This record gives sequence, C-alpha cells and structure tokens, in this order.
Amino acid sequence: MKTPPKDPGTIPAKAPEFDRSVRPYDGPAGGWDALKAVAGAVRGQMAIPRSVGALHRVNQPVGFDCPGCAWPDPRHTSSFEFCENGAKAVTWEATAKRTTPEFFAAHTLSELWDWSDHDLENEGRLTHPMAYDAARDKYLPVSWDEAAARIGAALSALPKPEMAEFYTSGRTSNEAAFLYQLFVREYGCNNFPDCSNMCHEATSTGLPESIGVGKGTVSLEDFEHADAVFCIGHNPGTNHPRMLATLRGVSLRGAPIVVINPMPERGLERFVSPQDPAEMLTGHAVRIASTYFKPRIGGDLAVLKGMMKWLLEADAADLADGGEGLLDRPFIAGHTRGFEALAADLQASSWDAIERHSGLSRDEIASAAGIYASAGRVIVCYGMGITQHRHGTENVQQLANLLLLRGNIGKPGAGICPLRGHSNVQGDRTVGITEKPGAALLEGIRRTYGFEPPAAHGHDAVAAVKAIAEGRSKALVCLGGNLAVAISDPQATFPAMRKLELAVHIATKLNRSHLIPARQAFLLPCLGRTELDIQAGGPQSVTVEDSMSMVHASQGRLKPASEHLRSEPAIVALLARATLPQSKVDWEGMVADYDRIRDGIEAVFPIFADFNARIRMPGGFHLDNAAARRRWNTPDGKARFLPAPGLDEDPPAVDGLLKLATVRSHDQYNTTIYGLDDRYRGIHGRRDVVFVNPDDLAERGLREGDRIDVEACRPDGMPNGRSVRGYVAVAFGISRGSAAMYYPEGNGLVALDDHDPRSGTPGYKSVPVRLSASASAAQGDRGL
Ligand SMILES: Nc1nc2c(c(=O)[nH]1)N[C@H]1C(S)=C(S)[C@@H](COP(=O)(O)OP(=O)(O)OC[C@H]3O[C@@H](n4cnc5c(=O)[nH]c(N)nc54)[C@H](O)[C@@H]3O)O[C@H]1N2
Ligand SMILES: Nc1nc2c(c(=O)[nH]1)N[C@H]1C(S)=C(S)[C@@H](COP(=O)(O)OP(=O)(O)OC[C@H]3O[C@@H](n4cnc5c(=O)[nH]c(N)nc54)[C@H](O)[C@@H]3O)O[C@H]1N2
Ligand SMILES: [Mo]
Repeated sequence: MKTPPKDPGTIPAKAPEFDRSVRPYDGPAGGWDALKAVAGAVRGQMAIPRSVGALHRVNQPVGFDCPGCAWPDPRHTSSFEFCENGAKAVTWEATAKRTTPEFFAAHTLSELWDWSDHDLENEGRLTHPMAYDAARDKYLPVSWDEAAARIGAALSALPKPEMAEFYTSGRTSNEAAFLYQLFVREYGCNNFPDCSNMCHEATSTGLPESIGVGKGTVSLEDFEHADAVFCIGHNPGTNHPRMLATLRGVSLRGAPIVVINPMPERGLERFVSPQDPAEMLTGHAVRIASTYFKPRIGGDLAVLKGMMKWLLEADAADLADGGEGLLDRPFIAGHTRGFEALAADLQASSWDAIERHSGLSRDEIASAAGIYASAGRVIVCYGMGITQHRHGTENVQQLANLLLLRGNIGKPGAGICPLRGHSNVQGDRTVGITEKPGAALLEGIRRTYGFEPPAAHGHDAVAAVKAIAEGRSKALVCLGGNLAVAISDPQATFPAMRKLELAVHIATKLNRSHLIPARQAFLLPCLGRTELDIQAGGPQSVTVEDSMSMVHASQGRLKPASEHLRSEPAIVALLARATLPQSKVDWEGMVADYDRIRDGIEAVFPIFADFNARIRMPGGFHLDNAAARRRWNTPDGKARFLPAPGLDEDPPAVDGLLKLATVRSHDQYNTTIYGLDDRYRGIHGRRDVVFVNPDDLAERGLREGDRIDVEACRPDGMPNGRSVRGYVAVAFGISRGSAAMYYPEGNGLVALDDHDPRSGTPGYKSVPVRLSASASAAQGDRGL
C-alpha cells in the first residue's frame, strides 16, 4: 500500500515511530485478538472481580442491558454472549478507579483542560456531588440538597423557561428520560437537544414521511429469512459487534451480503466467532460481505438512484420480453403514492452523472441492483455513513424508496434496519425526549398529570448550542453525555458554553464538557447500568428499547461505585422538586417504586399498555410498529416514494478537495477513548491519523507517514478557517476522493452550520478538505 515518494526533497521526514504504529491487520474480526483485548481492558481498570461478575450478567434475562450498543439480543439468551466492545463498555463503567473530592482538590479546571479525553475519564467513577468554585477554579463537594436548591433557584430565576437547554444522551433509561421530559415540560419548555440529533435524526425525520414511523421495521428473526442483506455506511465489527453473529448466520445460509462503504472494514469482510469453539480453534473465518462496493464518501445518493434506475430499466426490459417485471406492482398500487415522480427523477439522472458522483461504475451499480432484484426478501441496514450528511434525510428516504419498489417493507425477512447508537437512544425518543412534541404526547401529559405542557417547538442540539452562543440560553442541564465535545465546532462551542449562568452534568465519569465552568456549575454523579439501584420500595429495575423496538428490563447488581451516588430517576426528581415546589407530579412516589413511573409512561403512551406486566416476561416485549404491519401512519395512509433532487448528498466539492468522514476507532465509545489502538485498521498507540487513498496521496506529492495539515473548506473550495495540523498520513484502501480521521478529533473541522437543513444532523461524514505537507507536530484546533 505504500507509495514511492514523488519528490523526496520537499517532503518532511517520516515520523520515526510510524512503522511500529501503523501495521496493516491481516486477521479476521473477532477471534482471539478480541478476547485478548478484553483481558487487557479488565486489567487496565483494575476491576477484575467487579468486571468479571458484571460481564456474566450482561444481556441476561435477569441482568442488565449492555451499555455498548442498541443491537438486540437473541431472545431468551441463556449463555453469556461475548462481545469485545460491550465488554469494554462494561469494564469502563465497573472500574475500580475513582474520581474523588481529593482529586478535584488537587487540580484546577484550567489544569485538567490540558488532559486528554482518555485521561479524564480514566480517573474513574465520580463519587460525590460537586459544585464549581470560581475563586479557586475547582470543584468542591456539595450536599445533594444544596446542589438541588441552588440549581432550582437558578432555573427559576431565568426570565423565561425557554432560556434553559436540557440535553439527553442515549444511555438514559426510559424511566429517567420520562421523568426528565415531564420535569422540563412542567417547567415550561421543549428544549430537548439530544444525542440523536447528531446521529439518527435523519432517520427520525425521513422515515415518517416515507413509511409513517421513524424507526426500523425489522426484527432479529427477519435476518433468518432474508434472501439478501445490504450494509450501507456502518461498521459493525467495531460499533455493533454482536451484529456480526447475525451476519455470520446470514452468510452461512448462503444469502448474499452486499456492503457499500468507502472504507474496507474488517468486520464486514471476515469474522471468527468467539462463540464458536471450532472457529476459534481452527482460526477458520466466515466471510461476511459477498460483494464489497467502495463508493466515494457522499456517493450513496447516486449509488441508490443508480440501483433504482437499473431496476426500472431491467423491469421495462423484462416486461417487454413478456416477463412479470421486477417491481412489486400490487404492493406499489395498493400501498404507495408517488411512484411516477420517482420514476421521472430516475429517468432524468444520467448514468454518466451517476457514475461520476457515486465513484462506482455502471457495472458495479448494476451488479448491486441485480443482487437486490433477484432476492425475494431484502433487509437494508445503515448507519452514520448515510445519516451524517447535508442530505442525510434524503439519503434515508432513497433507502426506503429502494425497498418499497419491491415491497420489501412489512413482510417477513425484509425491511429497513437503522443501526441505532446508544443503547437506549430509541427508547428515550419513544418516551418523550423530543423538541417537537406531537398532539398525542401533549394530550397524554395533560390527561395524566393535569398541567398544560408547552406546545411551541424547542431546540435540537445544533439550535441549543447556537442559542447558548448567542446568549439566548443561559442554562444547560445534561442528563449524561459530553455535548461540548460531541457537537461540531469546538471553536464556537467551548467559548459559548463558558458564558452560561448554570451548567449541570449528571454523569458517571469526568469529561471535557464538565470542565467548561458556567457561573454556577454542578457535577452530579449517578449510578450506572451495572449497579444496584435501591429506592424506598426496594431494588429497582429500569427499561430500555433496542434498535428493533424490543423493550426489556435492566437490573444492575454491582455495589455502587460510591455510597453518595443516586440513580438518574432520583436525581431528576430531586431537581424537579427543587425547581417546581408547586408541582402536580408525585415525584417521590414515582422514585420510590419505578413501577409507578412505568404506570405513568403507559398512561401517557397507550402503546405501552400493560407495561409492568409485559416487562416482567423474559426477554421483554415488542413495541408495535405500524409499518412492519403495512399500516402507514402518513397523512393519506400510504407509504410514499420521495425523490430527492440532484445526485449529491453534500454540496459538490471543487477539484483538488477530498471529502473527509470522521469515524470511530475500535477503542472508543463516542467521546470516551478507551485506548489508542484501532486494531482492524492497523493503527496502534495513536489517533493523529488521516486515512487517504495511496493515489490521492501521490497526486499531492505526499507519502505515507508524512505529517500533513487538513484544512476544511467551504463548498467553493475556500478555506473555512478550520484545520488540524501535523496529523499523519496513512495510505489506506479507502475510495478515491475520500479521506477519514477520528471523531472527536475531527470535530474542529465541522462548522455548526454544516448540517442537514431538514434534520439538523451535522455533516460529520462530509467535510471538504485540502491536504498539504505540514511542518508541525500533531495539533487539533480545539478552540482553547
Ligand atoms: N464500540 C463502540 N460502539 C458504538 C459506538 C462507539 O463509539 N464505539 N457508538 C455508538 C453510536 S452513538 C453510534 S451512532 C453507532 C455508530 O456506528 P456506525 O454508524 O458504524 O459509525 P461510524 O464509526 O461513525 O462509521 C460509519 C461507517 O460509515 C462509513 N462511511 C463514512 N462516510 C460514508 C459515506 O459517505 N457513505 C457510506 N456508505 N459509508 C460511509 C465509514 O467508512 C464507517 O465504516 O455505534 C454505536 N456503538
Ligand atoms: N465528528 C463527529 N461527531 C460526532 C459523531 C461522529 O460520527 N463524528 N457522532 C455523533 C453521535 S452518533 C453521537 S450519538 C454523539 C454522542 O454524544 P454523547 O452521547 O453526548 O457522548 P458520549 O461520548 O456517548 O458521552 C460520554 C459521557 O457519558 C457519561 N455517561 C456514561 N454512562 C452514563 C450513564 O449511565 N449515565 C449518565 N448520566 N452518564 C453517563 C460519561 O460521563 C461519559 O463521559 O456524538 C456525535 N458527534
Ligand atoms: Mo449515535
């Protein structure tokens, strides 16, 4: 993969350690390396008894839900399902390390600011509620009651409730999220910035228009019946490792798996299942992708249009030959609207343009479409490679179009499968975390709790940060997460957040968002998923909803990391009580027994009928999904074909620029950096890398190992003022015209305004960049 230097005289010296830190990985995904990685993770957290005890109870009928991802569990799991990255997530939470008041006494926030994201969280679990002391620039211990009283007073003192933002990260349980939205709505606003605004918002915006629900329509069983599976823009070997077991099953049945991804991802190529002793002993790997297409970054809209165009042309040819055609005509006639407009749009898109924009040849597209057309039942899976673009919403809708053309929604073995991120990001939405409440939600709250919830739409994540930057919002409460680091544009975001009057973080571990002190700032430590939650009514369990609408209970068993921790529902109730002394809600009663919170959820959302009984059944229950039954909750009761204008999911880049995607390494969970390796991509001990096609490097007179600067540009090619410097070029099998680096390091390249105008999802996968040789050592512009 190495390219010879074009003009060695002008090229900076190779970083000396390059050859040790970048070594192509030849092994399969999974296998013994995965087991070794877990053993290392457990040792690193000095948590052998806690972690091992915890790992045995992950995703068991009576255990806790893995905080790793939202991929569902096989029903009635009877044995421990090994998952490397799930194990890292559990170990990271079950660590024996503690971030105590003594730690905070020893370090000012300014000093901690220079620590890496990894080092901050690696101090371990937060143990005490803390309040910021500006004079000393330190967090000092505070009692829960005093913290709550001061937070309540600060929220009550705002001129209007719309001046506060209430962020949610998707690990939050249904119970905590429901109480949170109730508190915020009784307080008087709908400002619910949420991690899903940076993630699958394009799904939540796009799919309801297409099929009437903003969620996936498949179940795990459907994978047993699919005749073909398409994996577009997601990396399950790292981000949904348990999905590899499902894909392995599909492959072993002989059904094709078509991957569309600009990067070669090992988990999508071949896999040795740690669950399978024979595979582990022989090292015999199962192939995952039957065909791997590498379009350019941002080429999906053109690929999908090309596949549909091929389908229509092949359908016409088949009809002309006296065949039945390739489309599901009875389905299109009975269940859909808009076919003609879609067909006209596809006809107007030329093959030339499709090839140019997609980065795939017409033959490659025809081959993908041919596999699609010869399969009776097809599942399309997708992730951030589809949603995090300027036209993420249109992208998602093209996936739905493709499926609808052959009736692939609402029948066994077929459907759409967005891979959700956080383990309960979907559930949080279901129980009311939304800045745009619908009439049914408002009516449910009114009916159940007797107060008038606000109807005016509030802020999503980008809008919230903008409101803070412009001084329109003065308070930020975060139920988990690391908003300042996760959102784009640290140069704008960090200084903006320093202007807040109030910042409240409910968290398990210390992160950079906590180091941006507002005039008053509080750090409120909470229980994690793995820990025992005992309230007045005894031990409690919470519930979560996975990517496939299965709701199940989660009960932690570990002794809490500190006796001062409180559960998320208890903390939310405490803040609500302190802020709303006249509240109509029985906060204490609900926290004493979470069954009462679930009664509330059921009363507001009829879809949860019989919640407490159903959640006690092993494996939980499935939330009804109308589209999966071919009931279309659209205005006219039909699924809709929705053509998208043009062929670009991002503004077209001018010559000489590459499109850069920010992606996750194998050793991170979003902004949580477990370690500096990215095993499957061959990176060891560093994250300051940019993956580039060898020909694109050579064309710029660069070679692997060079220090390079990455300058973000506007669509017209002019620099947008954002760059990272001194990163190391890695020659990689990524498609031409594309580049990738890690998130969050790459967030400094994305302006706040670079987002899908319809869903607000930032364009994290589509930054036009210019690469050049650099003189500096690695340096991210983190807006200090
Ligand atoms: N271990 C671990 N698990 C996780 C997470 C984690 O950080 N670590 N994060 C969780 C969260 S919140 C989420 S949202 C999910 C994310 O899971 P993914 O959606 O898998 O997330 P990314 O790592 O961002 O990678 C996306 C993939 O998209 C590809 N890609 C980039 N641009 C394009 C494009 O234009 N077109 C196509 N077709 N592909 C493209 C990249 O090559 C990469 O393989 O994972 C969840 N699970
Ligand atoms: N450039 C770029 N930016 C991105 C993305 C990208 O692909 N590229 N992806 C986006 C996506 S998909 C997402 S989902 C967001 C993620 O954004 P967030 O969800 O805000 O970020 P996380 O890194 O998951 O949050 C980590 C923190 O959560 C806290 N935490 C962990 N467990 C718990 C718990 O049980 N309870 C509580 N209260 N706190 C807990 C810890 O303090 C930890 O530091 O980032 C987005 N940003
Ligand atoms: Mo996500």
